[in-house]
Amino acid sequence: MGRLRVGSKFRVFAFIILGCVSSFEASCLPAIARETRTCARPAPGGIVAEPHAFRSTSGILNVELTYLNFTAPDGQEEYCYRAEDGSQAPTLRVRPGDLLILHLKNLLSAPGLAKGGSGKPGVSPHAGHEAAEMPAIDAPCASVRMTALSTNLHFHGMSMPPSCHEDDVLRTFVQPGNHPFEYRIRIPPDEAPGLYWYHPHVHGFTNQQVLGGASGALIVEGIEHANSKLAGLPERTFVIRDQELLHPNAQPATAGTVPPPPVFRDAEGDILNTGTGSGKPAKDLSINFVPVPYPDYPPAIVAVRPSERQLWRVLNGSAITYLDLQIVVNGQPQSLGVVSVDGVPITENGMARDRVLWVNHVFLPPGARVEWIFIGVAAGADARLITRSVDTGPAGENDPARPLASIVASGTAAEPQFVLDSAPTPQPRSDSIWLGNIRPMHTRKLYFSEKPADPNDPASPTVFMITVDGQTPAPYDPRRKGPDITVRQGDVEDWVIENRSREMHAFHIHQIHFMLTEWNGTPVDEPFLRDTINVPFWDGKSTLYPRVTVRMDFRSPNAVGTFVYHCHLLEHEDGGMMGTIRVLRGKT
Ligand SMILES: [Cu+2]
Repeated sequence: MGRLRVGSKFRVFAFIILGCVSSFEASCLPAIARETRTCARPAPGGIVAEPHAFRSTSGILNVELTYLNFTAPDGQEEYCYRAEDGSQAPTLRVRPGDLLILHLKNLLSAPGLAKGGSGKPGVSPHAGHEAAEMPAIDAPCASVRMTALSTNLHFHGMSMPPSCHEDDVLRTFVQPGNHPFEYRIRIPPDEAPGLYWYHPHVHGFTNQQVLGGASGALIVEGIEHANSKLAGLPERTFVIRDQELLHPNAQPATAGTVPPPPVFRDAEGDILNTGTGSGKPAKDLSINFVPVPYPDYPPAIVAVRPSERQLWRVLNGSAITYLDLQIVVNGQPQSLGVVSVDGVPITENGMARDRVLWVNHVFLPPGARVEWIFIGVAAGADARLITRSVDTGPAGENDPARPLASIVASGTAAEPQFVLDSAPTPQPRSDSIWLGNIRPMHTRKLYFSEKPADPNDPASPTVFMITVDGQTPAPYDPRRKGPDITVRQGDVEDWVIENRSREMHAFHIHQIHFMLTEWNGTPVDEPFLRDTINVPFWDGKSTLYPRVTVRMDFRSPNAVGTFVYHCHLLEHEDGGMMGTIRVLRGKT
């Protein structure tokens, strides 16, 4: 079956190439290729279109997604969620209490993967035992089959039970040949209104799929009821993804005027951080799939009406790339009115209704989201959405400053499809005690660390680990019985998370949110929740490792069950930087 598919795809490519050679038109190949691609993607410099959205009606959202991959002519290994109407990676729009029914059909095929694809297929430390232990066919709810063709969905940030058909990634694996797999999820009535997202989560293979574009936004509507300053604002959704370099052999555009920093690679083949804020990036970025490729970074176009205020919902859906977002207007940073972080309005359960935090840049680790009031730009303004450089540490990936989009104001710009309620009724104040006002009943320490697989060969693949202090460091092993951590529903704990490596890591836990309380031992007053947080890199000599302290909230009944915490740099997660936690049912 796999060979037949390889053959048929090769014939398609041969036809495309031959047809274009005979036409002698430079634009021929991309034009035809786009039509025949399974996962059609826009060209660089294009207008940033809103992702197509499906919105619930009468309390139900019913969506069918087909999951496909494709090796593009430019070598990119692309993955896409395609809806019945042909739209890709649609935004799912629901309201608290709605029923989300999602059928996922896995149509992944082997060609690109068989020849290596774009990722690191060998990163799964468990590849060896799988072939011997895997049954030919297994049930999606009790599967041990984790291969490059397996998939599932994680609903990042949502407070959903870690159960099959809901938000489990430990035993739920959908294979090609399985019937469409049904996710049947009741959105919690108290789910915070904001931006969440969905992506695959098969240990060992998540990086390749997400890097190929497998992600989409999930919006819980109603944020204007938590913050009346948003009343009537048009809204935009921006999904920023990373991907392999479109022009990996190009020299930096600054070559000739400024000597480009040398390119070094880590054991995984990624371009190492230069510490200069410039040079060749480890990955390209895209915004709603419009690529902004190295070395010229032709910005995408975000079209807006002049001076129109909007709500911008921004997701860092990158596999490994950090963002530090800023809007620069006529050379000056513009104020961004942050109203929500990681899907949760920054209102402290309604105690600080209508709060807006005005900042001039937003740091977003992979997986994190932010929603901000965009105050608009005048017609003719020179306005750009950029990401500033991020110093990821000497062992991190290079992440230089670069533009993402030009913001072009024009009276003819299309109005956004979705506009927030202009007269929202205020959301009732939550009965739940604000997490910052709860005394933790337990403190525990975890730490990120890395080592070469062969201690005598620094160039051997990196083993990535997250370890509960006191336990033996080891990469995540799906064969291991029992969780790394056990807590009881209702508990609130403080976790100190250390970084003992020379690169940044982004701590993420499924099912729950947490609150940052200390940064390197210094108390911080951060009046909002997160589900993903950066942990700074170690300088290699300090006697204390960099660390964050986060207050973990296990009060929700939806957290009962076994789920995972991990680094959201997905190459690291695939390489073993993941652990499991079991939340026992609370005492009644
Ligand atoms: Cu990491």
